[in-house]
Amino acid sequence: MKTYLVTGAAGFIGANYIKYLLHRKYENEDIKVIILDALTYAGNLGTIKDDIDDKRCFFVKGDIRDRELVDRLFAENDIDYLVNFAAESHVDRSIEDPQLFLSVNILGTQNLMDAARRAWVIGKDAQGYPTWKAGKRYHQVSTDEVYGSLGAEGYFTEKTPLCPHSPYSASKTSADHFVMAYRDTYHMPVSITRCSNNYGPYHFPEKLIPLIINNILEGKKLPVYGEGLNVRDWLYVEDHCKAIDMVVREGREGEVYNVGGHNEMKNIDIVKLTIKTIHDMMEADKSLRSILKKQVKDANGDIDISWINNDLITHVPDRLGHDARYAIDPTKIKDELGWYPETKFADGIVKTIRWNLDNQDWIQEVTSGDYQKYYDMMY
Ligand code: NAD
Ligand code: TDX
Repeated sequence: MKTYLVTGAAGFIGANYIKYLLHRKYENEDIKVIILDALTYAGNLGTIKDDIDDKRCFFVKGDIRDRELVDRLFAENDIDYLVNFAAESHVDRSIEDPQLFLSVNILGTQNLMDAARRAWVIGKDAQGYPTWKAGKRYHQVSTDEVYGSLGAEGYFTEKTPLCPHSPYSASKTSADHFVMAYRDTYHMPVSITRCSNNYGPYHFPEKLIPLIINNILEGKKLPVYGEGLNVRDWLYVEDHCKAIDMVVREGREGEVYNVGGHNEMKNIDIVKLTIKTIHDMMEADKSLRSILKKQVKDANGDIDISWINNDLITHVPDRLGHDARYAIDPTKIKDELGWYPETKFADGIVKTIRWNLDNQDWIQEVTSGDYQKYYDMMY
């Protein structure tokens, strides 16, 4: 039996990861999954409602910076894998409140690693380095943003120097440095994955793709920062979860693995493609149109969708320090572990839109309250 402590699993990627563990990959295996999540604005119990009904899964509300709590989780459970998703994750919010990002993303990571150290160290070797219980792993979920920004050519490899620009990426970079410092100083069994932009189910609608989908359904304008020429490398979230699972179980200790989809697109093209895909889906299946907030009848008496076009796009002031281009070279994880991005973007975006159409209750829940204040402040 393997016991996982998964932090931040009421958020977007962490929730998809535990669903992958519990319902797809190890459906009938004897695993135990403990979720630790503070349920910030980005964490939602509704997202993992069915998962925590599973008798192999346990939810604990709490902060990764809480030393006593994390020590208690280690004392009460023989944790094998600590997979840390918990973070403040939105670049725009980090520009508003950098200190929160420093506190959660850096001190939180260090607190988790120290608790693991207290629980997993069993002695000392001849040189004075700690020795560790066998089979343990601390895994840090990191981002391509730690590498900074690329010009028109080239890719981030694991050897690319770290050069973050936003307060968010600076905090994630610092956390990565701490992980590697613990590897070198204490010989701690660690690994890191650095992934490109994810999209898919349960994506919080402050991020580009779910924001665009939600705004179209609400009949609102679609804000594109600057000219929309910045490039991101989009990966379907389940492919990311699969990569993390492979690295945690089979990846070499002390290593970094880049994870990316070789799916680079300009923001403006992502937005246009999302508009066209929603339009085409509603053209093919008229019943989907009832979800639209804007209900005007066309000449045939059907709900009009002619307004779902590129005129919805509005260019708004650019993000400060906006990184121009991210692009991942995933050769290492492909060669060592056989991972590759299975989901083509054309399929992934349809699945994502379909999920948003089918889960309007979830969208309503996460966009009520504070989200509206944030949205009004931003746009
Ligand atoms: P998210 O914002 O959707 O979820 C973050 C989760 O962490 C939430 O459930 C929140 O409640 C929880 N959390 C926040 N602060 C906490 C604290 N102090 N203690 C305990 N829990 C806390 O984020 P996401 O998009 O799912 O990203 C997950 C991880 O993956 C992050 O570390 C992020 O840096 C990294 N990442 C994200 C992407 C992406 O495209 N979203 C890409 C690469 C890497
Ligand atoms: O309204 C918008 N308009 C717009 O043009 C928003 C929200 C974003 N953008 C642009 C900014 C980026 O170039 O779209 C691109 C994607 O923006 P986000 O969805 O905010 O993602 P990004 O800043 O690229 O960061 C994401 O990927 C890396 C995640 O939020 C991070 O957690 C992850 O590490």
